[in-house]
Amino acid sequence: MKKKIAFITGITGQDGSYLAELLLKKKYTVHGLLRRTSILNVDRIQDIIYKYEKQKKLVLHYIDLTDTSSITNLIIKHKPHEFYNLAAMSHVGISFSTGETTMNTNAISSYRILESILKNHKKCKFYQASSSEMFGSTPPPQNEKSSFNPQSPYGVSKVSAFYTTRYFRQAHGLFSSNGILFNHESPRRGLNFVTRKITHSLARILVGKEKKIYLGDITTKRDWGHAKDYVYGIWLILQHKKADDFVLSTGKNYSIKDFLKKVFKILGLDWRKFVKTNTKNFMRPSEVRNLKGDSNKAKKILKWRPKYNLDDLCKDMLISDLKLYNLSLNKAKKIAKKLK
Ligand code: NAP
Ligand code: G4F
Repeated sequence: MKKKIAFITGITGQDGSYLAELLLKKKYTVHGLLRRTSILNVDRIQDIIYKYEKQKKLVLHYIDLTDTSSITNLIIKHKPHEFYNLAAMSHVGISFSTGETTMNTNAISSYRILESILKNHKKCKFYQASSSEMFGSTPPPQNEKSSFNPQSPYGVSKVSAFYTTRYFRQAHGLFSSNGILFNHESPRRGLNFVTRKITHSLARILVGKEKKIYLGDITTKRDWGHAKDYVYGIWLILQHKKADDFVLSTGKNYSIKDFLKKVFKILGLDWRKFVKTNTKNFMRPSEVRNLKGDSNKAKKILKWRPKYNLDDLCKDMLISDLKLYNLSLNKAKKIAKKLK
């Protein structure tokens, strides 16, 4: 059988890097679509570049989500079987001050790509990285039937991309699916998302590079899973016999405070000694207070189930950040005793 070709936008990001690894293991040829940055930003995919780029199993191309022809030309040339649209301005807090770019990058780009697929390569399956942030103030549990009440420019942009994806499916018969993913984290999470900020800053506190962690509102609740589980779900969504929309979540939620407690407890520390909350810079004009997903549809139809729980995730992230500062868990525990 001919090898499958997959396009991934956002390959340099958390999910893009894990998804690329998964697809390469499954013998796909992966085309990673990345934007030009002033410093080469391929840390998360450096290992697979070494392993697969020379054999042309991984091919990288410069594009920008706001530049239609940069993507269209590649679709015409390589005729991908599957297109995973993961690239986005993905930070909710920052979207309040960069609303226009957020809409352009996250909403209009999905339209650009889908229109290009329709005109040039109708057989290509398309995945849109939709988000639980779209539910906004809708009370939990949230599933595919819940209404959207976005509370940020990011949320609004993702609702637009969600309906764009549905529109191309319903009106033009494209195989275009949405994954509505609840928060998922990993050692590869960006440093300015709350979970990674906590595990990374704690490692820096232990080596004396930071004294306190400054956070915003820690009473909000999130349904956190591990990115490795979620990219497998993303792949399953495009392998399903028909295009559809699926929620991926763990079904359990915790506050940011709970996350702090869990992470600090691994080292026997009391988080309250090291954290300042309600810091103005990290407060948002409007908050999504309570996300808890119901992913029964994905469980039933795709047989998808997350393997990691929150304790596994906290440990994985903390151990990885300790390593960045040459600390083993045992060594970190010894230092922590002196900080008590
Ligand atoms: P991430 O780590 O922030 O990665 C975002 C990716 O998008 C990066 O590769 C980034 O490139 C790229 N990008 C941003 N603007 C671009 C542009 N103008 N042109 C080309 N590429 C651009 O995000 P993630 O956590 O992997 O999330 C992947 C997708 O899932 C995003 O669409 C996100 O909104 C969505 N999502 C994430 C979660 C979650 O909890 N992680 C939940 C639901 C939905 P650079 O590396 O150059 O910045
Ligand atoms: O880690 P966060 O920035 O993630 P948020 O806003 O839930 O967005 C993430 O998940 C979405 C899925 O629901 C994705 F679509 C999106 O791309 C992204 O991956 O913030 C989580 C919570 C918020 O309530 C925030 O206000 O933590 C609160 N928080 C408190 N202090 C903080 C901080 N968030 C950040 N980033 N930094 C803080 O200092």
